[in-house]
Amino acid sequence: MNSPSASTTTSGRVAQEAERRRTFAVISHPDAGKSTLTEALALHAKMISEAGAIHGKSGRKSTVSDWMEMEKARGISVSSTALQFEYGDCVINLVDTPGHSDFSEDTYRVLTAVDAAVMLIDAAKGLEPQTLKLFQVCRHRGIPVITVINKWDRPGRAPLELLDEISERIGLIPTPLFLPVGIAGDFRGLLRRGEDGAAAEYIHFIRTAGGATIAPEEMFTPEQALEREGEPWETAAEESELLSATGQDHDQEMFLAGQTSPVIYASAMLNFGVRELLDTLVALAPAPGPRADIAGTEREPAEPFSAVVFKVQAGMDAAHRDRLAFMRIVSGEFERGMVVTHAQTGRPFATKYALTVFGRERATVDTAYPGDVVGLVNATALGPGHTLYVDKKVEFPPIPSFAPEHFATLRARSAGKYKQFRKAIDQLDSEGVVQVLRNDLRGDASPVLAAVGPMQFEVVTARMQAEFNVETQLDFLPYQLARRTDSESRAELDRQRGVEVFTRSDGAILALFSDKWRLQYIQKEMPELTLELLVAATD
Ligand SMILES: Nc1nc2c(ncn2[C@@H]2O[C@H](COP(=O)(O)OP(=O)(O)OP(=O)(O)O)[C@@H](O)[C@H]2O)c(=O)[nH]1
Ligand SMILES: [Mg+2]
Repeated sequence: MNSPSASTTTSGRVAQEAERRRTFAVISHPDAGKSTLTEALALHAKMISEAGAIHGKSGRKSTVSDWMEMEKARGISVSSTALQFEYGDCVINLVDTPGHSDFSEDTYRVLTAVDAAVMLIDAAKGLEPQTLKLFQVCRHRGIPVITVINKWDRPGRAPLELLDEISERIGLIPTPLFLPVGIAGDFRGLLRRGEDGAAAEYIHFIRTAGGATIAPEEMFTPEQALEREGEPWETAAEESELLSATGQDHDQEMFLAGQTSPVIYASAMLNFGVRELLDTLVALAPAPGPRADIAGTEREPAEPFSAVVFKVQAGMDAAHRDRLAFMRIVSGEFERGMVVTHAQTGRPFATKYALTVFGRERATVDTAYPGDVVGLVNATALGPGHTLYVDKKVEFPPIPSFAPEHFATLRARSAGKYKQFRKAIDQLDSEGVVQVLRNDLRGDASPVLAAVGPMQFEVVTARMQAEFNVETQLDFLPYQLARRTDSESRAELDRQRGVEVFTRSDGAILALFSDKWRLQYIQKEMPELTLELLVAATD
C-alpha cells in the first residue's frame, strides 16, 4: 500500500471536510423574512418538497424553523433554529435567528458561533434599527456579511437608494452581484453583473402557485434580455455600470475584511434569488477558520476535536421534552459516542446522542466536522459559552450576558406546585432564557427574573405552563438598570433607597437601581463602591 497521503490522514480529512462547510446566521430586524428565507433555502436544497410543508395548514404563516407554539401564534421567531443540508459539494449550516430586540441575546450567542451572516433588508422599509445593531455586532466580531434585499415582489424603494442607505448609515460598501430587473413590486428577474459591471446574464423567474415550490429559471443573454424586457432591462444594465463607476464591484478580500457586502435582490416568499444566494454562499462565504481560545492561541480546524456550546434548549416539542445543547464544532472530527471533556467542570461527557434538528425533525449525527452545528441530548451540565474538547485542554472565551433592563418576580400560583416551579426555573435559567437573581430577603419561592426585553418573560410564563404545567404570577419590579458589584460593596448598596442587590445564578453580584438618577447620585456620593457596566445589547 502507498504511504498515507494528506487526504487519508485524519487531519487531512478534517481539513477537506472543513473546507466544504459554510456556517452562517440569518439576521435582521423583525419581519424582514428570515424564517421565510430559511425555508426557501431548505426548499432549494431539497430538504423539504414544498414551502410551508411542515406547518402548511395555516398557509404561509408559519415556517419550518418557527416551531414553538408562541411563534406560530404570533408569526415571529422567539428562538434561534439551526439547520443543516447539503448543497452541491457543500454542507451548509444555517441558523435562523429571532429579529425582535427582546431576544437579541439569543441572536448574539448565534453570532459567536458562525463564520458569516446573511443580513436581510425589507425592500420597502430599508435599514431598520435592529438590523443596524446586529450589523455592528458583525463588524465588532469581524463576521463578513452578505446582504439580501428581500420582498422585491412588493412595492418598495429604488434599488440604488437602498444601497446608498447601507453605505451612508453603516459605512459598509454594498457590491451587488445581481440587480433586479423590474421595480419593486414587478420582479421579473435578476441581472448578473460581470466584469466591470457589464451585464453578464439575465435570469428570468417563473412564478409558482403561492411560491410553494422552487421557481423555475430561464437564462438569457443580455441581447435577448433587452429584446424581451426592454426598458426595465436597460435600467438595470445602466445601474450596474453606474455602480462600477463608483467602485461598487465585489472584492473578495474587502468582503472578508468586513468592508464590503455582496448584495442580492430577492423574494423569499416567491423563491426568487434563493439559488443565487446559495451559490454565492458556496462561492464567497468563508469556510471554518481558526478560533482564538481564552489565552489568545488560535485553534486550527485540523487540530483535535473542540467545540463551543452556543445555545441550550429544552422542551422543543411535546414529543421530545429533553434538553439539547447546540455546539458548533471548532476543530477536529466528531464521532458520536466519543467521550469529550467539558472544560468548565473538567468532567468527561459521553456524546451518545448527537442530532441535527430541523424544525420538529431530528436525525442522528454519526460524524461531524468544523463548522457543523450538532445538538447533544440531555447535556445537563452544558451552558451557552462552554467548551468541549479532547486531548490537550482548550477553553474558548465565554459569551457575555447582556445588561438586563426589565425585572419581575415570579411565583407559582399554587403552593403545591413549588417543586415543579423550582425545577422549571433552573431549567429556563440554564438555557439562558432569562437571568435568575436571588437574595435572602426574597427567598427562593419568588426569584427575580431579569431580561433584556419583556417578551422574554412571556416565554417563561408560557413554557412554565406548557412544559411544566405550572401557572405562574409575574409582578414587575420598579427597577430599570443593573450594575455589577462585589461582596465588599454589597452591604452599603443594600442600605440605599431605590437599590436592591442580588446574586445571579452564575455567581455575579448585581445591584438593581430604580432609575439612572439614583445610580448617578450613589456613584457621586460613594465613589468607593464597585459599580461596573454590564455588556449592553448594542455592544
Ligand atoms: N411579499 C413578501 N412577503 C414576504 C417575503 N418574505 C417574507 N414575507 C412575509 O413577511 C412576514 C414575516 O416573515 P418571517 O419570515 O416570519 O420574518 P422573520 O424575519 O423571520 O421575522 P422574525 O423572526 O419575527 O424576526 C411573513 O408574513 C412572510 O410571509 C417576500 O419575499 N415577499
Ligand atoms: Mg423568524
